[in-house]
Order: sequence, then structure tokens, then C-alpha cells
Amino acid sequence: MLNFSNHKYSQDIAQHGFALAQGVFSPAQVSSYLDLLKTVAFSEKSSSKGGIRNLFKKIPELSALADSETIKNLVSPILGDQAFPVRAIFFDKMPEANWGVAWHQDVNIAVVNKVEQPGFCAWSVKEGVYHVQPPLTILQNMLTVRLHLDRADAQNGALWVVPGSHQQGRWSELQIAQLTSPAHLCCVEAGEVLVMRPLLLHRSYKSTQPEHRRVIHIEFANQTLPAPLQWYEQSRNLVEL
Ligand SMILES: O=C(O)CCC(=O)C(=O)O
Repeated sequence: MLNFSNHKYSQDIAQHGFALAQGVFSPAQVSSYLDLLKTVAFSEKSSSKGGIRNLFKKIPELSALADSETIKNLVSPILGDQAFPVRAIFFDKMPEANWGVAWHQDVNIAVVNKVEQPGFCAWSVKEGVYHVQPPLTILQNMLTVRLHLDRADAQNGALWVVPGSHQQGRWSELQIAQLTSPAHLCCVEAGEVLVMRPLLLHRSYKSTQPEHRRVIHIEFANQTLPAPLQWYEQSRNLVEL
């Protein structure tokens, strides 16, 4: 079992806002996740959407991935042993659903219910699920793990990040427009995991290749929301909304 409780891993996340975990999943494991995804991808025509939201509700078997020792080994050193998954998305960039996204931070969380609370703003609904922007301290205590099911590189829409940008709180649109810090291209092999803070500035371009760039993206947190607000994934036993 790989152990990421080493100092360098935690230091990279603290300093740069991201780290690449190599040698994490075998080709056989990657292909078993792809098999699970294909059942929903075909029935949902996700090919026209470029991905699948609310992933664990649609493929409950995949939630075992978030609970696995392998993923816990990546999350616990940063968020502690009590961390839990709060949102899961499958991103599938391909010729039929090719997309890019400009510099941004991940500032929206998925919740079960809409209940106004101090510090929570900008409510929205994405595919039937409430989303809201929580106070900064909640975002600062979250972590995203991105399991790559295909190699990602400059040609097929890999993620670019601005190292250290997670340390500066919320970036305004003006600050982003005036961004001068160097960006880093995250080239990731299939079976590797890119771990990042949601506040890290990131972007990706459209793929120029006739191939898939598939990623299972899981966000973790380590604190409950002020009641009666509840993280979406904590309601895993509820039926699909
Ligand atoms: O997977 C990508 O290329 C972009 C994903 C992204 O921007 C996000 O998770 O907010």
C-alpha cells in the first residue's frame, strides 16, 4: 500500500496547492472503473455533456473508491482521518464533447437542501442539486482528488494550475484578469492521481486529439455544515434528486 503520509507530499500541498501521486492505480483497476462508468455514460448520453455529475448517486459502486484505503492515504494526511467525500464528478473530454474552462477556483459546494445561512451565498442548481458558495474557511479545509483514467497532457486538455494561488483566498475577476504568476501544466498518466486544493487557480483548454481525457473528480471535506445544511454526498442513501 502506498503511503503518502510523508512530509514532502503534505508540504507540496501546503506550499503549491497540489501534488501528483504516481503509481496509485493499476491498469486493471483503471479499466474496472471505466467499465462501471460506461454503463451510465451510454445510458445517459453523457457524450453530449462531457461528464456526469452526482456520480456516486448514479454509480453507487464507485463510492467505494472514495472510501478506499488508497484514496484515504492521500486525503488523511491533509484533512485528517475524519474527512469524507462531498461531491463527485466524472469529466470526459472528447471530440463529441470538447470543452475548455478559463482560470477559476472551485468555490461551489453541493448540498442537499437550500437553507440560508450567514456566510453562504450565490445559490444555484446544477442538474437538480443545490450548490452554494460557503465561507472561505470551509473551502480552505477541502481537498480534491482527481483520478486520471487516461493520460492527460498539453494536447488533450490537461489541467493548468497556478502554484501557490490557493493561499490568497478568493481571487476576484479583476485579479484573475491581471494574473502574471507562472502557470504549471499538470501532465498526468492513467492511474495517477492529481491532488489539489479547490482554491488553487486552474484552467484547461479544449483537446486537440481524437481521444478521451477522462477524470474521476472527488472533493473531500472534514467538517459538517451548520445545521440544517448538509453536504450532498452525506445523503448518499437518499434517492436520486
Ligand atoms: O477537468 C478539467 O479540465 C477542468 C475541471 C475544472 O475546471 C473543475 O473541476 O473545476
